[in-house]
Amino acid sequence: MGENFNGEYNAQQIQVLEGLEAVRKRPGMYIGTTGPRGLHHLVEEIVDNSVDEALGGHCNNIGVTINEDGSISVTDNGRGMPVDLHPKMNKPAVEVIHTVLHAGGKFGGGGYKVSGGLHGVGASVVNALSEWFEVEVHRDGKIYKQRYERGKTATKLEVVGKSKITGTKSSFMPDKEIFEETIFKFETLEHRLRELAFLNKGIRIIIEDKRPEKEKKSEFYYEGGIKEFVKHLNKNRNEIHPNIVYNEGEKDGAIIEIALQYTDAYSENIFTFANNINTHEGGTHLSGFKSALTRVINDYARKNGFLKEKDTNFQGEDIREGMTAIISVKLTEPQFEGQTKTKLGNSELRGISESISSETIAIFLEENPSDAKIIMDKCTRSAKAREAAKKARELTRRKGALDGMTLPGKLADCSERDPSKCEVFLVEGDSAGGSAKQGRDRSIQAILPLRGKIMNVEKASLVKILNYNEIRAMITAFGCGIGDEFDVSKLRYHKIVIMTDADVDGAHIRTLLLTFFFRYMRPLVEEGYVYIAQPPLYKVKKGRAEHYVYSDRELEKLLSEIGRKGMSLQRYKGLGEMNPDQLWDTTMDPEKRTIIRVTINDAILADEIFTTLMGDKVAPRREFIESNAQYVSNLDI
Ligand code: 0R9
Repeated sequence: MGENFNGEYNAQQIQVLEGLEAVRKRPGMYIGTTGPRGLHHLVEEIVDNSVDEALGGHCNNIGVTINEDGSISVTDNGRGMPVDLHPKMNKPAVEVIHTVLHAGGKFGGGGYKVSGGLHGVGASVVNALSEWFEVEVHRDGKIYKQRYERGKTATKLEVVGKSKITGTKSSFMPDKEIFEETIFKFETLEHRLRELAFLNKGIRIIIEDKRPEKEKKSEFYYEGGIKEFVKHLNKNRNEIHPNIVYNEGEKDGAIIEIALQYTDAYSENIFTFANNINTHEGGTHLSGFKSALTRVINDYARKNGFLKEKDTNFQGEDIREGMTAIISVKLTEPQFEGQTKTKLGNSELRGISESISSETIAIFLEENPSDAKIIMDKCTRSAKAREAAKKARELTRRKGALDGMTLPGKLADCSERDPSKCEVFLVEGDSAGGSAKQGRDRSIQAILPLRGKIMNVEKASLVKILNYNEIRAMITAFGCGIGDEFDVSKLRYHKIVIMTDADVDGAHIRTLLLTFFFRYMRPLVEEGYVYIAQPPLYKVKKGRAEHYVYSDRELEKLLSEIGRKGMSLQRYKGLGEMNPDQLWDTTMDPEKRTIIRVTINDAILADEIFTTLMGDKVAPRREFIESNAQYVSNLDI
């Protein structure tokens, strides 16, 4: 905790809009879910308040602790929450902030409230969803303390000591009556806090786990902000030029930061943020950046002879291939639009982003001619590859393989034509494919057997990918095209179910398929069309009774119930060991099966994992596998 109060706040400025009761009744409306994501969101809400204080220039240290008892404490060295009496409520401001929904400071312009984004409901919601919540404020030379229980005031705000510093400490225990699970995962919090430190240069964020046997600590401080973020994202890729393009600019009260660097990857990875919120759906800041990039690169290429008079301009996709970029804007009145409210709508940002991006990229190219040459050569290669891919696409299209006109021979299609009722099983191997074809409900279930392992698209160009039979078969069966042309509205099955063996090879095939979907058909995953089948691991027979068992824990439980004597245990190594009826009963029957929907909670984390697992750097892959082996329960070695 740090500096002294400089009196910008007064309690009359707090807006009181509505009561808290609704939050406990419908927590999902305020924090999305009561699963792990919602649980971790509580911490984000509190940290966001500290980040707001830092963005106002009043705080540079934030601490997050998972306490021994599993509760959370967040500290900051800001001005300390206001404690003066709220005139209408006749209660201290800090109490109003915690007990009234949507009470918050009016920031009178010039402040960037990060919490104005997704949920933006702050301390009162966290309080309402906590068994207990305690706030400690260091301000005006004193220490103030107050406790709440399940959203209600439990103690009066009291002065409990003297203090030479200023700041706030909020501690809370999530309510077991509300959340499915109240155990925080250090890595989940660590990941978001690292991201916040990248996005807000100069703030030090420390996270500590004090739970017995789990003690851990990480500290994040990035002088270079998103420039270091790009370096971090590229750590498992091969960057092709040494210097990172970076600039920060301000116009009409909006701050925009841009950082980018090219790698030898085939995918483009542009991540955008508005007030620290990941704008997954893009928006005006992204479109301004993209048009500036295309224009400036083409101008430079023409001016410096990389594009001759006869050549056509590079297209946006040629220029963005292999690029890792972060665009981060901070603005006072962000408008979030789109399906998931993660698309920045402020129209003024397009022009601001375009002009600052143009200037940044143009100056970089002029000042770094050797980096510029590498970038130009990369664009030239990408443009050639695009031409080749276009020819390959046309050839495949002529064969009917991209437009769904001629379905692949090995696809056993279903008879239903309404995609929302249809499922396609991607099955490992012809023999399991045969059982699945016989066992399925042919009205709604299609089967596409995949022979062997599909290629690793992380290391291949689109031309190579399009020449690969198994991939062509999927493109045709799904009916949506691929890459930039992908159109999810044409999807022929609203459930794409990956059904592989429960062994290492099966896991590998699953990862290869997910890499392909993530890189070339991302809307499939984003919109929740991809699922993973859960075939049983064991069959236990005792007398006449047969039990299918799906995990080792379930096996232990069953054996303790039925006893080990006189039973036989069969470990299923592959789907092919099951006959059609068994496969239907255990894995495919919509009435009985369990299938897991694949979701992307965090595109940046997903990108990191795919580059680590499927990219060509071996050391980070080994490190990832070693540190994650503890979470693997079904490794067949
Ligand atoms: C540990 C978590 N930290 C916080 O939740 C936190 C909120 C907060 C704060 C102010 C300072 N530090 C804080 N930490 C603050 C804001 C203002 C004036 N003085 C102090 C202001 O915005 O004018 N507040 C967040 C909201 C409010 N204060 C209030 F204004 F609504 F009261």
